[in-house]
Amino acid sequence: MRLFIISNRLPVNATKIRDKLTFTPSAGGLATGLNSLDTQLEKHWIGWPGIDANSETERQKIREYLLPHRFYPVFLSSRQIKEYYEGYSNSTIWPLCHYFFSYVQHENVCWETYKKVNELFCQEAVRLLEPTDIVWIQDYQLMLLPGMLRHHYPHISIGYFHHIPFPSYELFRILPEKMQLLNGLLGADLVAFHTEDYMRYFMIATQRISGINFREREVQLVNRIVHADAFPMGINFALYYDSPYNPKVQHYIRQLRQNLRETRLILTVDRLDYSKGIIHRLKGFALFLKKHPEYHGQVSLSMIIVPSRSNVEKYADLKQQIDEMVSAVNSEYATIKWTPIHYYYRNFPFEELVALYHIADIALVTPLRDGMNLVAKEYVATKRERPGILILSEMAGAALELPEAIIINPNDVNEIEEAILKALQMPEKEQLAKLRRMQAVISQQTVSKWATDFVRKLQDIRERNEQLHKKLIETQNMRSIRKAYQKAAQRLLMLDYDGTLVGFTNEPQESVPTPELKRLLSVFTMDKKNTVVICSGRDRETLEKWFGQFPLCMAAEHGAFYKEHGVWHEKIHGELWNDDILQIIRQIIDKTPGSMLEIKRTSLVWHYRNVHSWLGFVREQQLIDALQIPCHDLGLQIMRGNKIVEIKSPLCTKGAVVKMLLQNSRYDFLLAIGDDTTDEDMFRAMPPEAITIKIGPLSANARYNLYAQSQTLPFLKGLISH
Ligand code: GDG
Repeated sequence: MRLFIISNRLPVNATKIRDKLTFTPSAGGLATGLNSLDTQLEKHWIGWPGIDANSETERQKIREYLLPHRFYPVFLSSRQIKEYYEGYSNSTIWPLCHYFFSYVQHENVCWETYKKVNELFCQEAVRLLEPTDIVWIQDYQLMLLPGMLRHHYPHISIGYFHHIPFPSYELFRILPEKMQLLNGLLGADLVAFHTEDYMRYFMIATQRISGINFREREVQLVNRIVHADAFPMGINFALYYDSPYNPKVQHYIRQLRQNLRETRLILTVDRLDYSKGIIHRLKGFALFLKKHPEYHGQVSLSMIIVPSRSNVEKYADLKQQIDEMVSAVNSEYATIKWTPIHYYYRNFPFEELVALYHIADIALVTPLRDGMNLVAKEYVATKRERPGILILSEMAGAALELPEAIIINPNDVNEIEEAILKALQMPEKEQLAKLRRMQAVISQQTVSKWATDFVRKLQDIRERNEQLHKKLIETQNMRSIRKAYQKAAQRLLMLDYDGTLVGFTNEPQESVPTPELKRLLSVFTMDKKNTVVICSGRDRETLEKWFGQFPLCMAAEHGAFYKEHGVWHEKIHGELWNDDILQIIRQIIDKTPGSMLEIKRTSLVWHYRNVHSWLGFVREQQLIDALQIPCHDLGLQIMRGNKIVEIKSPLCTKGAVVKMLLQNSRYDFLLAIGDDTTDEDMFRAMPPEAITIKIGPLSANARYNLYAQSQTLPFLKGLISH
């Protein structure tokens, strides 16, 4: 089995120095994590190689270098990088997902290129993929790709991981392309995030924008399950924990100790990004220096900023702001012997970075928003038997796993100042105890576990989707069902009505039987071997009006009334509900425009098909909560159906109808077909050899599945065709 990772960048970076191509591995956590994945999977990687290679010879050279590593480049022009990467990805999606609403830029040309580049990734994937492969797409630059790939491979296993926050619906709805982006993500079988919060925001956005309701973490779309989940990404713990024993690291540690002498060190490490809260942090440190002159000369801030996205306007502005603030603080407080802020705008080698982590007394990690933040975890991991304090923003995904840190609100400059003071005064014993507790967590939740958990979940969903696929009625199993039907001498056909024999309409009274359905029913009922039963929640008057002319049986109101040989029988007498219940439903209707009440003899139904899916979802729960006690007192059952809530007697079920029919007759072909909750009773009551068919989302109780109501009549016709 092969695993294809698809990310914006490959784990190696091509650069050209004096016309010579060189390749440097990127030391990112993702590459490490994926390398430690289960070796049974053959790993392949598709991504941009980091260079605008415009000649075919150069592209060929890059391809040849990458091929033995199973890396496949997607070449992008500088214009595409500008519009797709710097443009739509980093000037539209990134600020939006990090709640920088006023930074969101929107240009149509960038969106067009974003789509185009996602297509280029798709083309490369289609060139390489086989239907049995597993695909794992990484991050917000490729949100359309799952949907595009799904179009080519209806059954391939696709996972997507969103490394940055997913914003609340109120923010996400602003994007003109919100629907396309969500539909893109829904092409995946597994859509995952660092935290439960991001996952929930995604599910709510899907519900409100696309009208697709996740129940728990899952939704079934046409013929497959989509699962949303949270997998907090970790680090390669052993790499950091063991690093202080690395001779190169020890060399840097000695050097740092000499240079620092008695000065205590506060460390910050970030990519240049406005989401990282660098300005607020500098303000917090400046305030600390202002309020605590006793620490002057004793504490320094080392600020490592890794250059990033410098072609994006907001990043260039931020760089200038940082330069100015650092120089203002240093000019105000520096002495001949002491510089308050050491500022580095470059990438540090790994060994030097971990030496800094190991030595630093405090790590100040204060993003305004951060999907996870790995720096916080790396700092904690490197503290092998050495004290240190992590000050961590509550806005970083990592804060959930590291509650022993000093957690602060990064928008509050005073809190940053107070946290620095608190950290400087914290006893060493307390520091070590907190570090140990945090290390216990991050040594378990490693990057390798993150990757393994994700792929395992994806495989699990793949298996369930395969099961689902086996249940779909297609040519193969249709042939055997038809054979069984045609061979049989006495058949029972139990047919649900709404959502099964006819589709849903806005008004329930408009769902009248179509001429095609009537023709088909005449054919089935004329055959003496057939007992045809319309088994519905509809009232008997309606069923009589629509089907009275056919020689068939009818169960109305879920079996409260039953017609056979032309005579109706009452199984339940009188009204079961009372005015209190009616009142509760009416109150909900007043607050829910578009919803309506259906009053039947033995049951009441609240319909909300014409209500916005989100409001319907909220009101449904409110109604069910309000009905609990009165229905319990009357011994009534509250049933959640497809855009309805029904209050009925627990004795009237379609299952009871099936049992009654099976009691006295011997059928050699049994069929039950339905789409809703009440039909599950019918499926359960049937013996295992019966042909039970669920329309729409898969049912554990039915043997087969048809994914849409429009397939029912063709299926029934298929039974009698030769
Ligand atoms: C995105 C999300 C999420 C930094 N400076 C140097 C250096 N680094 C390394 C760190 C760390 C990585 O870069 C930064 O990772 P973060 O997680 O902190 O932040 P983003 O780059 O914004 O990453 C983020 C992440 O994706 C994973 O899902 O956590 O929320 O925004 O590993 O060590 N490495 C070296 N020299 C440096 O100077 N060698």
